[in-house]
Amino acid sequence: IVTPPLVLSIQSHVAYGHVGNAAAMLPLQLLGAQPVAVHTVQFSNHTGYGEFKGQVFSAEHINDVLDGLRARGVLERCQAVLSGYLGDAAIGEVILSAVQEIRKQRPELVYLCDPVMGDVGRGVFVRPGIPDFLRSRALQYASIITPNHYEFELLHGTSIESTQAAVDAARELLGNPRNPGPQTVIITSLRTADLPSDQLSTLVVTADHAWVIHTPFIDLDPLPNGMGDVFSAVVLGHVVNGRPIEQAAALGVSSLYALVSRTLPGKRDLPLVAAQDQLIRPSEMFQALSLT
Ligand code: PXL
Repeated sequence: IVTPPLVLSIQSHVAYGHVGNAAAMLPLQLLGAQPVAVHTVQFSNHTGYGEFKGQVFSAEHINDVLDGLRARGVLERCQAVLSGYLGDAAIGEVILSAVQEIRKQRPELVYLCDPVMGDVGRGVFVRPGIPDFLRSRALQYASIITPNHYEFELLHGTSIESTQAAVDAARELLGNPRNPGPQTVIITSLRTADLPSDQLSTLVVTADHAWVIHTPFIDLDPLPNGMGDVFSAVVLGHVVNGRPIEQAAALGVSSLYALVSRTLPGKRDLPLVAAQDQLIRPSEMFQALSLT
């Protein structure tokens, strides 16, 4: 019996449906990791339904739960941290403190920060202060960030009109010897004029390489929420299993394509349980193509 790698996942929880931790736990578990799930909010359902009940937790509450994990020695055993929907910028600071604390013991800690802010159709759907926190605070501690096209434009502060512009802009956000920052930027749902309009692309950018993964565009209206949350969890699951980042991303894209293509029209949540086999071994594999 091997001990599964612990992944501290700090994001929203919904009672019904699959966003935040309610989207991330199953993929992490199926990929052999053990999520340590701390919830930033508890809502009845995701905010895309229009109406929901529940609360955003306080930064003190999150701190308190982390204290309990610290007392058990769990915090320092985490090999990776995953963050997503923050609820409030103050919760973000608690996450960054935990990342710094774990890194003192484990410099190799992987922190995947999904800068959840919004998307093209809905605009920004998080509290004021969160975009600024992600840009000016979180970026410097992240190992991997996974913005969608819309979130990437918010982070970088420009509008991205071509694949090459996206690669160049992503490299500006990467860490270098003078400025701390992520080693990898993964931009999802990229749609620019140079890409075929019947395709959706995911761009993986590191200092030395860039890859693109194309899938057919699935025209669903409404789109289910939680796609980014499942994608980030699948990618991180493969990364903690030792996969190179472009393979982890290609597996994430392929799993998501399979889940979205199995979503019944009108559904606002992904069929995570029904199509769980696709989280482990997607039936159709889309490859990462090298751009450099
Ligand atoms: O998928 C992002 C997300 C996460 N958490 C909550 C949400 C959403 C998007 O709607 O409502 C609670």
